[in-house]
Amino acid sequence: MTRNLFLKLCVGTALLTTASMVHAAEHEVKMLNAGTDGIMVFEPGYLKIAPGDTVNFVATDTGHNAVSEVTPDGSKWEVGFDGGKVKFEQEGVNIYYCLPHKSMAMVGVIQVGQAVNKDDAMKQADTLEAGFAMNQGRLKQYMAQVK
Ligand SMILES: [Cu+2]
Repeated sequence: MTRNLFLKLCVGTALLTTASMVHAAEHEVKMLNAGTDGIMVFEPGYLKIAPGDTVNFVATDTGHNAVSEVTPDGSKWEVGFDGGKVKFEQEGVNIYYCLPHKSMAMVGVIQVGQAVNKDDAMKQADTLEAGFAMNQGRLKQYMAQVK
């Protein structure tokens, strides 16, 4: 291999690496009647993504939506019963629920980058947890994965 070709390959690799780093990813959360964490559940219930990534909420089973309860900057987001995509720009912890099944702990956690609002999110998770009639401990388990 000539030195010139070697350099060209190095530059090419570096460009590809940079391109994949800035390329935002899309993740999938299924809205389910039953999953590995029990009934009336988002899957995965805890998800860590990078700022700028998108989450596609898929209405795998009908009758579920997704509504934000906790967001890093206090903004609100919502996905309807047909599912939909949400793009997350703000770093921090999002806690969300399914409106018809909130009391059954149909909740999920999306951590975007660093958990800048972790203390506040933990407090609000405890408040939510106290209101669950079923699936107690599910949200606690998700929040335990927030680092
Ligand atoms: Cu639901």
